[in-house]
Amino acid sequence: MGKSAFITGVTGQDGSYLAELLIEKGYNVTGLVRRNSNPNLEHLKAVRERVRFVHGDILDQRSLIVALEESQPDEVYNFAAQSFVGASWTQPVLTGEATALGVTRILEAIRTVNPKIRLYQASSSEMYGKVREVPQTERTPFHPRSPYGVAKAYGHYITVNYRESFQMHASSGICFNHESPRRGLEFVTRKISNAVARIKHCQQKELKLGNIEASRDWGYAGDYVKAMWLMLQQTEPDDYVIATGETHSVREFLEIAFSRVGLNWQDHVKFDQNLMRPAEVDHLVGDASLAREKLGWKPTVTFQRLVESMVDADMERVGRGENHWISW
Ligand code: GDR
Repeated sequence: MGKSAFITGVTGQDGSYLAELLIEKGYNVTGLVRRNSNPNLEHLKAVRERVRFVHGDILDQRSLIVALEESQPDEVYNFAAQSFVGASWTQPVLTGEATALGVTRILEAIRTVNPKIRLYQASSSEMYGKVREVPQTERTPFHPRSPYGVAKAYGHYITVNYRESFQMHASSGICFNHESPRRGLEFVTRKISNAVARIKHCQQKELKLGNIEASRDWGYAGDYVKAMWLMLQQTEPDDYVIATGETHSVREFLEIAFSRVGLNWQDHVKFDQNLMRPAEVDHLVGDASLAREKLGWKPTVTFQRLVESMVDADMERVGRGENHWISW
């Protein structure tokens, strides 16, 4: 019989790519969805019929225990979080409840139902924040710069702590930014690719952005979920940086994205002070040597190709008459 996996945050970018990967590998996949939300299964359209959905919430301990009892997974992948850094200053307590304590609830549910279940925890390069060294490795100290980064650091350490306290097979992927056409519209990459398509189709004139000098190590989400799966196939649990090793500014993203459709970004982008963050993470670049050596993992999509594929996908979508407008 095939293995079974339980995914929180299954309707999001990473959850949907991972569900596709696991189904291709013959897994039975169960996804956690919130009962009171109107679940958007758009990203799961390729595998919707093959994923079993259970109701529950990362904020509710009992619902997680019941969901694990029902699905009896071999592996749990925890993507559930308040994952938008910008919103973490306006909803700091919710961010802490979901992004930090949510991890403890998952760990407790695993301990209660079956401590042999393996866990993947989605840690984040935002934990490095005001970086202490370049590039960042698994040994680089953390200095988070947002309530989100602080919450992720808690989630990371509680995963390490349960591994050490209870010998659980719990691993963290310290993932640097990873994007795709399924990226949420609030994140800068997708905000740009969506705006480029709308501007080209004369549905929007300008794009407001905050700090375009920030630079990030941007990879392709489809590559990153493979690393997550590989972590749970290892005999020993561990923490791994998942990154491309290259960094690019938002400005570089703009240049490639606008020129893909023959436009000049300077003609359309306006600075908006309200989009500046109270504390910024200026520069991130990861060293994924450990993942390369131990997992045999490497990224396959270049920065240029990533930007172009996001713009192409939005051009096609807006061309079909599907429209997403966001004002933040
Ligand atoms: P980030 O992603 O905070 O790195 O976290 P985001 O795309 O939101 O920001 C990247 C950088 O772009 C700057 N920026 C803007 N960002 C947004 N969203 N909107 C704007 O208008 C804008 N203008 C400039 C930001 O200031 C920032 O420097 C992402 C999330 O997916 C996290 O959940 C994840 O943990 C990390 O990546 C790794």
